[in-house]
Formats: sequence, C-alpha cells, structure tokens
Amino acid sequence: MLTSDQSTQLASFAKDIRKHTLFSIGNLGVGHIGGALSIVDLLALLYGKVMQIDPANPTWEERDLLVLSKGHAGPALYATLALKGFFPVEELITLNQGGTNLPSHCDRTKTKGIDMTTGSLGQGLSAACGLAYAMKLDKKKAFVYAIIGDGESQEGQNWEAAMFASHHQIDHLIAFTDYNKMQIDGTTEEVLNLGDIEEKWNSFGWFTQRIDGHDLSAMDMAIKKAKEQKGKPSMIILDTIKGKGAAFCEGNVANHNMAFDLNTANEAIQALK
Ligand SMILES: Cc1ncc(C[n+]2csc(CCOP(=O)(O)OP(=O)(O)O)c2C)c(N)n1
Ligand SMILES: [Mg+2]
Repeated sequence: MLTSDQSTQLASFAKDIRKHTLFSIGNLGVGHIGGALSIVDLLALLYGKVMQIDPANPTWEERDLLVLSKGHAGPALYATLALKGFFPVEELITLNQGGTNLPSHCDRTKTKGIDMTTGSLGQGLSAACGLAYAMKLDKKKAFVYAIIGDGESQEGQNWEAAMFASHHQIDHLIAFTDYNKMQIDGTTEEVLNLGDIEEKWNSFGWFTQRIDGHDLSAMDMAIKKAKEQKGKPSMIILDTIKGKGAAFCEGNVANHNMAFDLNTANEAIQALK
C-alpha cells in the first residue's frame, strides 16, 4: 500500500515524465507517443519506488534491471532516467537526432541507465529470462523487470521465453504486458486477437495478475505479491490507455508513430493533471 505522500510524489513524477516525453517528441516532430504515454505510470512506480538502482553508478552489479522490450517507447524511459539523474534533462531534446545518446529505440551501448538494447519486438522477454536466470545462478537478490506490448505478444518468441522461465522457476523475473489494446494498424482484437491473455500466461506456469496500469497503488500491490512468489515467474497484465494523459493522443487511432509539433506538445503539457 502506498502512503498518501508516496502517491502524491509518484503522481507528480509521472506528470513530469509525461511532460518531458511530450516535449522531446514534439520537438523532434514525430515519434511513438501513444505507446510511450501508456507506460508512464508504471515507469514512475518502478524508478520512483520499486527498483534498486544508483543513478551515480548505472552499472552497479547488484542493481535491478529493466528490459523495455517495446523499445519504441524509449522516449518515456529516457525522460524517467534523466529525471532520476542518470544524465542531464537538457539532453532529452537531442532525441533521435544526429550524434545523440538517445536513439528512438533503446540502446544499452549509448544511454546511461538502459539495461538492454531493444526495438526488434518479441526478443526482450528472452533477454530478460537470460538475465534473471544468470542472477539466479549467481544467487543475487535483484529482480529483472520486463515490459512487453500487447501487439508484441503476438510474436512467437515470447511463448518460448514463457516456457523457459517457468521450467527454470525464474522467480526474480516480473514482466508486464502493456495491454492498451492497440498496435500499429488497429486494435489487437482485429489484427490478431490475444484471446484470454490471462489464461494463456497462467497455463504457461506464470503467476498472473491483471490490474489497471494507471493505478499506482494497485500496481505497487501487484508487484509486492509478485515478489513474494517462489518458484514462478510473474506476469502482470496492465489495462492501459494508449496515449494516456494527452487529449490529442488518447483514443486517436493514428497515435502509434505520430507527427505533432511543439505547439501541440505544449498545449498537452499545460493540460496535464
Ligand atoms: C520484429 C518487429 N516487427 C515490427 C516492428 C515495428 N513495430 C514497432 S511498434 C509496433 C507495434 C507494436 O504494438 P504494441 O506491442 O501493441 O505496442 P504499443 O501499443 O505499446 O505501442 C510494430 C509492429 C518492430 N519494431 N519489430
Ligand atoms: Mg499495444
């Protein structure tokens, strides 16, 4: 359970992440704003409370790790890392421009605080399995967190990773599905229906929960429960809204890789709650 102080502080962190994400993509003129905004509340909770990290020592060996498998949402993670002090906030406006350390998709060789290079959908969960399995062999206490998209879940490699993690009882792996019900070309339901996604993860041997991905307290409690599980990996399915928090983006079917300018970004920033 979050205290009211924690809730207020995390909500304010989420607002700042949204602000910088909107600004950096608006400054560039185009980007994956929808899928970036849908995971902001989760990122605020992970980096604001849950994860053991040290921004002054980004490669600290005992740290928790995040694999943002839906690597196109990198700009939201960059805003989070900058606000935590991994690198200067001023660097955010170099997003995806020549010579930048902040490419549109995550690259662990370029950006301080990025734990895994991602962007080729379907691969991140396998990488997270490997990292968490290595931690288990090394008897480390740290956790690996992974975020996959719902459209991304259609990639077969996820289900190989799902089998691997339950077979090896990798209980320090906590994955999230950003269930915003949208992918590039439409809804997941019309493109390739995920069916009973909870039952699928359950049947692969994962401890599965489903909650509102914009409810900080519910997510905090779900992560706590996931950490208590012994011998099973965890999947937390987050019901989210693609483009959450920006009126021009929420519910807009064209919000995947969207062109918008700084005026639009600034209006949305002013309207943030
Ligand atoms: C292997 C691979 N195929 C295609 C793409 C192009 N691509 C980028 S985002 C995306 C849609 C992903 O949908 P979803 O996982 O639901 O992402 P979100 O809604 O969270 O943005 C696609 C097909 C890619 N990055 N990798
Ligand atoms: Mg989606």
